[in-house]
Amino acid sequence: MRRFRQGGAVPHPPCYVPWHKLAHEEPDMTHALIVIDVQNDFCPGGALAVTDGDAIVDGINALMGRVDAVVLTQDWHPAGHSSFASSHADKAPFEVTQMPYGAQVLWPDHCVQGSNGAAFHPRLDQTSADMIIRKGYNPAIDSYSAFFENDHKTPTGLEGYLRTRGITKLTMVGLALDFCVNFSAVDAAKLGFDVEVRLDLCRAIDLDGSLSAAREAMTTAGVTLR
Ligand code: VGL
Ligand code: ZN
Repeated sequence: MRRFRQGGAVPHPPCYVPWHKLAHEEPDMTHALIVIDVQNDFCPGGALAVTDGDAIVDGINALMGRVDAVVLTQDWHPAGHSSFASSHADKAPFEVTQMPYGAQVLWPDHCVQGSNGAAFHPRLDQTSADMIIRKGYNPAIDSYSAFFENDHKTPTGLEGYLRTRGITKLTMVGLALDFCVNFSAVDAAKLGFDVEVRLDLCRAIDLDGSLSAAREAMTTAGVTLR
């Protein structure tokens, strides 16, 4: 539709809204890049290494200058965390156990607070980060999602941070696609953010079909996989 005809009055849209207000109805999205857990322990040589986990770092850095805000998340467990197989008698890494909040995969010890494994990959551009949010510090609950711990109730505070900055659109990247990226993207979509996951800037663990389940969960939640 042409907005202005030559001569005569400016036509009204079907429901009358002054033209000067229509401009403000254009989607005015403030866009954040959420970089999930690009830490040494999830990269080759780390305690819970994701294949080619380090191959995404340069592409992530390149995206940082193209958004309004950059958030880094950091998996940050106390020693003896309940998500570690070593904290459970007779359990091996990658076995599943029942926690009060539901099923939980047990992991090798990883991302222990203050350790080199918990540090960001040395090439990840930390100087461009507006916000670094840590998760998984509660000894009794794991936290895959950047928004809620694995009880799906305890908030991390990230939602409030994003909303108070007026951020509505999120691009998510990082490690691992089928765990922390997946849970973060699904929660964000449920909270009403416009969410896209850049598959080329993620890598997966792929444990017992977790990757295809994650793709399904994200798609069902309305996340755009790009
Ligand atoms: C993650 C397993 C355990 C992740 C964190 O970042 O995807 N996965 N802790
Ligand atoms: Zn963890």
